[in-house]
Amino acid sequence: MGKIGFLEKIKKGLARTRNVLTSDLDDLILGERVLDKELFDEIEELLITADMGPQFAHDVITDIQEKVSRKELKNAQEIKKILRARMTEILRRVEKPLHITKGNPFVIMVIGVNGSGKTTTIGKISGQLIKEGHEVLLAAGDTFRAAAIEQLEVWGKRVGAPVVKQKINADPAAVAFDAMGKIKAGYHGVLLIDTAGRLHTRVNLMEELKKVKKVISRELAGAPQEVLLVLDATTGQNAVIQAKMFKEDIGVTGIILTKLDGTSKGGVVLRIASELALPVRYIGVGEGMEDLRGFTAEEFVAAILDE
Ligand SMILES: Nc1nc2c(ncn2[C@@H]2O[C@H](COP(=O)(O)OP(=O)(O)O)[C@@H](O)[C@H]2O)c(=O)[nH]1
Ligand SMILES: [Mg+2]
Repeated sequence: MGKIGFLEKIKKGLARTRNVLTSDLDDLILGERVLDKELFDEIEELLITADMGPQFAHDVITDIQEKVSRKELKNAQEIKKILRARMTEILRRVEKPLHITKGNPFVIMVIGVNGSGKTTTIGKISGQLIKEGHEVLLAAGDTFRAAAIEQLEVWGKRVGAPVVKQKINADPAAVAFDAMGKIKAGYHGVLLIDTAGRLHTRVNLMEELKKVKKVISRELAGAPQEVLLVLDATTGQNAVIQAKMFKEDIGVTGIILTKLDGTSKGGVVLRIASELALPVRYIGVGEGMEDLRGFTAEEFVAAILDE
């Protein structure tokens, strides 16, 4: 899919977020609005409605107020420029696409709650990496459901990547150990390890993931090079709460935000950026192989703010 096609797709998905920030904001700032506290409060509320989070909204308003007091802001229309600049600035900080060099084993552990899009995203990443000439090996670490193992195998067949697996209910750490064995035997491509997202309790899940991670690093120093957290953008604020939890318990090196197609909660990426400071590696805008894209601030801001 070309650049335009992808941008159109994100724009379509983010239409509700964009409406708040274009029409509703325009209604507020058009005409001879006085730059007073009442207006600032209304704008702050609007940013929160777009799911950008209280922190970001507060920062934007502080920025506007400072500019007003320094007499740098002449009319209300300029507020939109400030918003754009601020969004871009914050999102640039998390614009850190994943770079994988060839020739050395690169282990990626993929974590996140059930249904967030882990397995699908692993399939998409694999397809793209293989297209770029990488070797890809998959490990079916979600042994909680038989369907999860089959789903990964379907993707493996589709993209041409072998899958290391065991039976349902097998120890995921044992699956990871098997996969790491391939690396010890000389495999030097990318290894993507799928994991479960739902166990009986949070403690259970986190203990399982920690064990998987421990096995990986025991078998290869410096691995996993990447722990990717997959978050469902449609869950808005919940995604932020999940991110905090996984970051604390497991350690996360990057985020993938899925399902940006068809949500009004796309502003959540700003919350993730300002409250968690974790790199956003990819965004997902659909179920197909091509519907995954490296995250760029410019593209995202255009999708949210441009008509
Ligand atoms: N619309 C949309 N659906 C997605 C996206 N990513 C994943 N899905 C769907 O979300 C559902 C759950 O995905 P899955 O990979 O099984 O999640 P997992 O439980 O975390 O492994 C599936 O129906 C996927 O096709 C996305 O970016 N957009
Ligand atoms: Mg899965």
